[in-house]
Amino acid sequence: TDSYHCWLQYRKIENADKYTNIASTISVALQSVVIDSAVNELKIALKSMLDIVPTVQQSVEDESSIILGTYESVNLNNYGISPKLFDDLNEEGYLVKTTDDNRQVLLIGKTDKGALYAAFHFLRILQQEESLIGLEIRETPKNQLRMMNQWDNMNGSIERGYSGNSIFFNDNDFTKDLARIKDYARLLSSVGINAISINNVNVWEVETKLLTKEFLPKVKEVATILRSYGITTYLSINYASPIELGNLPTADPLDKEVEKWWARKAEEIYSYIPDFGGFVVKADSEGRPGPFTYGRGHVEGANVLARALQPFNGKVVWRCFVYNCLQDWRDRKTDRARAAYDNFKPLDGQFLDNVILQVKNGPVDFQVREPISPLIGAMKETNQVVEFQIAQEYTGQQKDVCYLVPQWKEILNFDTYADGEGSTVKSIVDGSHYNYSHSGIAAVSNIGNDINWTGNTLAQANLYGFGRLTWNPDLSTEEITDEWIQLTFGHDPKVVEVLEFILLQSWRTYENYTAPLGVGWMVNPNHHYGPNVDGYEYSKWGTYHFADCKGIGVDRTMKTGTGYVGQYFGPNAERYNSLEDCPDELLLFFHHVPYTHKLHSGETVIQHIYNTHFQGVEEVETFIKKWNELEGKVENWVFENVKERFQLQLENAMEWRDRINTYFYRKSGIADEKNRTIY
Ligand code: BDP
Repeated sequence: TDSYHCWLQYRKIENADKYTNIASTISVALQSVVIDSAVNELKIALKSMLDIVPTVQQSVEDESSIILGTYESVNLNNYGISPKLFDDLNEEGYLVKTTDDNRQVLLIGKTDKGALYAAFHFLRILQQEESLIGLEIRETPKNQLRMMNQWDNMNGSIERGYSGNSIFFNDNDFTKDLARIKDYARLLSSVGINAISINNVNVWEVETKLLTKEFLPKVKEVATILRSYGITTYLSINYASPIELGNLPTADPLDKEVEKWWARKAEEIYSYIPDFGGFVVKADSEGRPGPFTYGRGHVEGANVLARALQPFNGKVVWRCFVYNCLQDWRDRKTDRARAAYDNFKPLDGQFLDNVILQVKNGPVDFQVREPISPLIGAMKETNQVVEFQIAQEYTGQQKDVCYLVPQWKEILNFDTYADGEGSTVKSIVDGSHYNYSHSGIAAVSNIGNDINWTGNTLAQANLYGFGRLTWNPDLSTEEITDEWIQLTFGHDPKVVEVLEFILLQSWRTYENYTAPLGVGWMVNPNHHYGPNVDGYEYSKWGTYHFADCKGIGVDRTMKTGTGYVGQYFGPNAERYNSLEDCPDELLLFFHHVPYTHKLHSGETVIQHIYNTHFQGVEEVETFIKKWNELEGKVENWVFENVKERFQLQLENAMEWRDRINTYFYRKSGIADEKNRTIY
């Protein structure tokens, strides 16, 4: 199926005349593995889109049509370009420019990585059938770290994987299918991803051994492939490695032997992979080991690793997903939402410079609707990365369509007021606001070895959109969506219209039929798909809705609640604390209200619940109707794949509607104003 190639299908271009001259020759101004990848990609794409096999020459001659190189290797003066154009581009930046006579196109990077990105950009232009006349594009990525976190286990399974097994591992070893890893690297690189951690943040016994000579040669092999696409390899590590691998009696970060062990380990890793990125660490979280065991904190915990990696320029990506997962549900005062901030905010300024804190976008856990984590922006002197989840753990698990780019845009544009007006999440994580030395955006991957990578083919759009946003958070949702549709499905106006409609509505729709007004959860414990009204209500995990016969919602206000709102800054704290001003969609995250409470929309909470749940199902029915109109207009395999998934989504939505509506009808005793059937 074509959908294996996702947005790199390089579909045949019908009116190709305007491109054929320019694509006949590729002149390469320097040699490197990354440049080889660019040449390779150009060759694949030009053959496939234009049926041209370009001549590749290892020098730049006047007649050449595509000129590929760096600003230092190409004599820019020959083309009337000043190298100064590159002054304000960082090492991954590039220029795509046609010459004045429009007979040549320059794909010039600041470094070879930039040249590769330029090639991908150029190919996007061709596939979107845009004009090359007078083209001049200068780009530089806004975020430094643009990272993918695989949650892959070496037995081949994937934590929260919804599209088959791992493409990296099976049978407690690396897979032999390196070609697939290369294809993944192409996909990631084409949207600007430049870093990846290849194993699950929960590091079990086998994965702990990734740091040993048994597996390091294989990590090296994978890193070599990824490197040729400008992608740096990281590993998730087990904090107890000094015990499990080093036979030390302790992993106490302040123990001299432990410190030495990490230093030697780092040296060993870098002897295999000189540009190894560093460690991703989930410590003292959900049962994983960490410095707490030894009476130490996150600072000591992270810094010992940072010191070991520092001589090699390596980084420690330390996750802030730390909370008490064994809390007592009877203790209403323990608010899980407070945990990341309470744990980390007091530590600002104490981490070494090659430590980056990775903060989930919301305070709880990737719900369809959550406020933005108040920790983001709250640490002026500590590098931060925001973490998204492309894998749709809580948003339909790649059975249901849920296009998350609109959610990520909202998060990135959110003003934290942490340092006065204009302290937006995007300006925090791109490093500009506090001048962080390292920062960026990371996300949990949604791919597996399913033939189309993502289970539901439409979930490819989330992977695409994530990458594009990490490169430039200012791209609009519509721009990204249209790019993805055209690259993947072509230009048929009907196809474009239907896909735009479905994708742009899908997040709202998912929210409509699941847990209402920001209260979250109400999912089946463990696997997290489908409704379970009280599934987590009386458990230790700290994710409650507090529904009773009088009302629903979590009081997180200052006076009567958990005080969580106090972690926000200025107007945000006020807005969320106020029952009148709190935005409807987050009302139940911050307030406990009677079912008759009136929303800004004019509806009562209970009527809103009924309305949105009926509406959610109707919207899925509309998606299905519209999708069915595309039969014959999209590849049959894809048509059937999405159609099947929509059937599952419809069943899911109906189940949510019926359980949620019934639950709240029974709790509240208030009938639906519109007298619809509530089971
Ligand atoms: C939760 C997942 C769990 C992950 C955890 C994490 O349910 O499987 O291990 O996040 O981020 O969302 O570490």
